[in-house]
Amino acid sequence: MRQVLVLGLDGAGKSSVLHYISSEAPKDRTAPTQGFNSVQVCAEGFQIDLLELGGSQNLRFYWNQYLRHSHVLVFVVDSADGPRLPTARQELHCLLAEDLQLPLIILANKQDKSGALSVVELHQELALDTLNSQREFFLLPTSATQAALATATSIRHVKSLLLELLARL
Ligand SMILES: Nc1nc2c(ncn2[C@@H]2O[C@H](COP(=O)(O)OP(=O)(O)O)[C@@H](O)[C@H]2O)c(=O)[nH]1
Ligand SMILES: [Mg+2]
Repeated sequence: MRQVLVLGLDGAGKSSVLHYISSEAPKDRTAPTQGFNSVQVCAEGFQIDLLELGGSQNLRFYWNQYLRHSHVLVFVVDSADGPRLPTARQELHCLLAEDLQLPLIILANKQDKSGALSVVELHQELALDTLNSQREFFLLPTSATQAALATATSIRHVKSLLLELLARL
């Protein structure tokens, strides 16, 4: 079993990403995640367990514990929420200070929204040039919507990348 930890500010799209990784059916409205949300995906001979922790602020205490059991870290950002980008940057860098090794996938989510920052802009806003050069890291533009499944910002790309990274283990 491979574990993927999915973090990011509330409302960034974590639950939606999990949903479209496990199913291409339209997603119902879901309440904000309280505590945990997890989905399992079986693929290419192994099981992937994706775990979302809700409300990263008060659950930060648990990060360490979950990081230790994870193989990949996914950090979801709402690319259209400019005012909260500094908070997202802070959370991300705090998190990365806890773990220096895990492969990191940052999702520049909500690319379908007008005013969404591009991956180039987010690279700068999130200060990704300061990341530890040893860490394997990917920045993907995504839209966690059904309409985007067949487009360049599809969640399918996230799933393929995860499979590729996890198959090496
Ligand atoms: N337009 C658009 N809305 C999104 C996208 N991803 C998530 N949402 C919406 O943003 C809201 C919060 O999403 P959710 O997955 O619950 O975020 P979480 O709190 O990080 O789990 C919901 O209304 C989602 O439908 C996206 O890529 N594009
Ligand atoms: Mg959620």
